[in-house]
Amino acid sequence: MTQEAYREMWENLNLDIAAHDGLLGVLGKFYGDIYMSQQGRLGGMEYLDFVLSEVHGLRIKELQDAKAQGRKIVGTFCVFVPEELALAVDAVQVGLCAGADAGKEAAETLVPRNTCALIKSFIGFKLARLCPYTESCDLIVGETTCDGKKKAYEAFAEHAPMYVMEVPQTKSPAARALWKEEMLRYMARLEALTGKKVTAEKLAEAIRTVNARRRALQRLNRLRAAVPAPISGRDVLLINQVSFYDDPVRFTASINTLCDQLEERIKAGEGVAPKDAPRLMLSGCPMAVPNWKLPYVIESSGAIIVGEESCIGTRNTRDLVDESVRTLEEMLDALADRYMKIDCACFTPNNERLENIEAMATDLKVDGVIQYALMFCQPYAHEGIKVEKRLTAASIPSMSLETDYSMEDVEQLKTRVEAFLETLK
Ligand code: BJ8
Repeated sequence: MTQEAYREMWENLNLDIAAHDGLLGVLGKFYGDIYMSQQGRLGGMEYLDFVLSEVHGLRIKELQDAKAQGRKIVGTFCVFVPEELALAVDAVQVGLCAGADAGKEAAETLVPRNTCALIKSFIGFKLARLCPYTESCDLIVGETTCDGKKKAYEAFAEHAPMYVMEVPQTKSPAARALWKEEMLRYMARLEALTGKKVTAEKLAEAIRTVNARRRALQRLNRLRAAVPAPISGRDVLLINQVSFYDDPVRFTASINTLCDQLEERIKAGEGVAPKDAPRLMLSGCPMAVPNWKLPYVIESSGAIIVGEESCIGTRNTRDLVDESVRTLEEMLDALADRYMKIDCACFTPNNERLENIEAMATDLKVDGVIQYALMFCQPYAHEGIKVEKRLTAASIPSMSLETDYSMEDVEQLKTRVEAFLETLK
């Protein structure tokens, strides 16, 4: 399909065409500098390059085609929203988290200035009419996680078809019961939206589909831990980002093909960085596409990222849904149990996260951990203090960085990362 044909599609979605052209231009240049300049990338990454080059083209066309066939599009911002339920009513789920500065001034008319960049970005993309995913959605599902998101959804609901799930703030039995109720309430909303019933058969199939994607990403995470690292952290971050909007079955097959190539590379003892390159793990806020700033700074300073403790990383792939159960009721319980394992910083207390971070850093044999928080993100900034103490007690060096989506602090970040790497020698 030609750019011209896409243009008609974008016009039909009421995008601001001139601003959208500008965005795609910047994104293309950014991608070229950060991704295409890498040496020794695997052939399997061509699929990811293609998907990203068509991020506002072919994939949006697929969503429009799905809509024409009567399927509904559901947009989400958080890994708490169970994709399995959307798939069970034959809807398509896409992640709407945004990782670029866009429409910031407009966003600041709806939310306070001291709101994190991720929230401002999804609001900005909507108000500036730049996101064909948001404009394709029949339903956008928010969740009561951090205060910033909760309150932003109230304002966002004036501009988009919103539905909000109540995510509990503790892991008590009462919280688990509340979450199960919320899942049932959401399931009824999806059934009303699509006119389709969630059956045991459909839900079992959806659970298998999403688990298969998680397993492929788990396999990728195991392979990337090899020494020397066979794939860059930047590429794995991109893969995780794409997992939120690509077709799940196609994506899983592509990642498994890439993993086959990684196995070959590991067998040959080849890597994308020298054996002795410092191995780092990132921990903290999610990095939504196209937020590649910090990984680029880190890896262009000579280190290699071997793990992301984040929702666009292992928090989203670590736990599977039990596939051994048979009835619809048992499946809903299995889903509730799996989602309640998510160790988001919005929970209190949230000691599992500390345990998971230490275990992950130890398993990956990292030389250090970089904690990443978006400016004005209270939950992750608070937990950062505890994480640092925990890592220090385990003799794992760490540093904390706070940033946003602007490019103004790139040099400053580089200086701090290089200083940290010096301490690891
Ligand atoms: S389960 S991490 S995806 S809520 S950066 S908006 S926390 S102020 S993104 Fe998240 Fe779900 Fe939790 Fe994961 Fe608020 Fe912080 Fe902004 Fe954040």
